[in-house]
Amino acid sequence: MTNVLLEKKDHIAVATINRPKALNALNSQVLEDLNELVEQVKADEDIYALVLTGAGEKAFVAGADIGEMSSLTKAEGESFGKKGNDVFRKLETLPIPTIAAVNGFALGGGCELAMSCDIRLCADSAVFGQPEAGLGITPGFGGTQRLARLVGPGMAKQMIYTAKNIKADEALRIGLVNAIYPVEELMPAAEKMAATIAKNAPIAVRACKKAINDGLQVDMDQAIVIEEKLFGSCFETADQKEGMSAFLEKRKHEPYQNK
Ligand code: DAK
Repeated sequence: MTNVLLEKKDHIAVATINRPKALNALNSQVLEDLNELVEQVKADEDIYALVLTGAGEKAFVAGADIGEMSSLTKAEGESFGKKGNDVFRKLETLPIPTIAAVNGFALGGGCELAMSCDIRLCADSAVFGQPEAGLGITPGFGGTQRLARLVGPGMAKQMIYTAKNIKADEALRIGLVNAIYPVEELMPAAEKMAATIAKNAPIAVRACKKAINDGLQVDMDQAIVIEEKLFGSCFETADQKEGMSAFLEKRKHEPYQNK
């Protein structure tokens, strides 16, 4: 992977989209590398959480590559959209928690990429937006769907119809991001949160993610059954036995084993 750098620290992976000269815009090669990243992280049982950020000081990702998209036919546009959508869905359903550390522009496909992560933290310099309607297209990597689910249909429609960008404080106000940091504190904060997550029982954390994500796709009656099944499955794990024994014995639990 040349367009996505992957670094592992303890049980955390930090991935950096690395095309800073084009503000990390998503061309086909970056999408292929993102796909490879997700495959590698999924296959590595030692990784308990993933942080995703952008290289350089200006951008997380400034969108899909406008140069590559400009001459697409209808069929090619659908195929490019599918390529991105498939990768973003794979990222969204990665079993481990994912944190987008948004270090600058997150526009179009960049905002959509951040929304495919579980948690968004951003720098005070971050800018979010779905500028597609101003370019003559719709958001194509899930923006119409994930933005409406995250911030509600009214605010999503306002952002998408007007194609106006919003700053970090507005993104926080509408619930698009969880927290804002001075830019130099963003990566330490994201890695600290990932490390905090990685200290909890990994199987339980993955079950929590699955319960929330799968439960949101169905009605409440089915959703609580999803939770019950996943809750039950935890009682077959060594980590549940250690966690609860440690509590009852008034001691600190041993590091969890992912078993
Ligand atoms: N694509 C390609 N190159 C980009 C780019 C992008 N999205 N964004 C920036 N760059 C390139 C610039 O062309 C420039 O390259 P050089 O001229 O140096 O070669 C370099 O990055 C630095 O950018 P600027 O010189 O423009 O930097 P500024 O600080 O002046 O401005 C900016 C930063 C982020 C405000 C500006 O670059 C900008 O407005 N960029 C475009 C933002 C944008 O509109 N992004 C949304 C793209 S649309 C679909 C699939 C997907 C999508 C839609 C449909 N289907 C097929 C269904 C998704 C669409 C999008 O994401």
